[in-house]
Amino acid sequence: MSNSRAQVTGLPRWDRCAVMGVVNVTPDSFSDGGRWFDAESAVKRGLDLVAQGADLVDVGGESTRPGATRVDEAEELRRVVPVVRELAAEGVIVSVDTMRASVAERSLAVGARLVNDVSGGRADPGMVPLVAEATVPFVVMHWRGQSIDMNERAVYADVVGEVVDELRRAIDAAVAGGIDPGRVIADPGLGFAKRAEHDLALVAAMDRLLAGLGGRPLLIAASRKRFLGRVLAGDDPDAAPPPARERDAATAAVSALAARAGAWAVRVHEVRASADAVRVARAVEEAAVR
Ligand code: PMM
Repeated sequence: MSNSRAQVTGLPRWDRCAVMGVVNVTPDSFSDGGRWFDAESAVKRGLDLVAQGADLVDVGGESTRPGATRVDEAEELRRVVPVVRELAAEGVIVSVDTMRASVAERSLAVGARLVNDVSGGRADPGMVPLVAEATVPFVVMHWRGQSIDMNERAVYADVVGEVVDELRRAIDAAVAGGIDPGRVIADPGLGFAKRAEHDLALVAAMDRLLAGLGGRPLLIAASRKRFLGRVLAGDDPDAAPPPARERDAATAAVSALAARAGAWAVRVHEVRASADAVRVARAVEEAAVR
């Protein structure tokens, strides 16, 4: 598995599933909103995540939790750019999590190395041309529309088949727009226009996702999401799920599964457990080929 793990042009070659740590510079993200809202604590958080084993750090300034309304552009720039600049200056590989070409452009100018767009280039027509011109890696996530009403679009007859088809179309559009196919990373978008059973079906089918996407690098972002809360709440439908911050062990379990399935990276809020998980998965892979 390790030898066949897809790599991304323009990024280091990790010999295992990489770990992307998350810093949300937002007051309202479901998982860590408000915790790193000023630039100084966001930078410190990013550096802590690297110390805990993150290979790269994803910086975002807009919450995409279900029902969220959009932040305005000036505010998103204000939140994100100083944090990207400072982390990049410290030598961190920074990814910018944005749907806006302007935010991506300013972030790349101050040292971001890749663009993570949850809309896969569909929210802003300027995004694909910008990323093509910048020749940087681009995360294309499965997306059916803005967060405000995405839960209404969580309707599937065959979630794995539909996510593969829709992701392939978004990737084809990005490549047709000039983005180097070797720089495209695919992401099934867990929790985006998906119910818990859809997310679980996608996690169960990571090998099918990889095959359906032609072995392209796959990013899995399960961290603290609702479907894990549902699993941890147990069989009683009325039981309250544990809060987002109590879902890190469950997140690490998915990280181990993703690494073992051959994912390129996992995107997580709490890095240490997932860094351990991907290293264990790597050791298991090595043991299996002996
Ligand atoms: N999920 C969130 C934000 N950004 N980016 C990618 N590529 N994939 C995701 O699933 C994803 C994302 C949701 O919010 P969070 O930052 O609190 O996890």
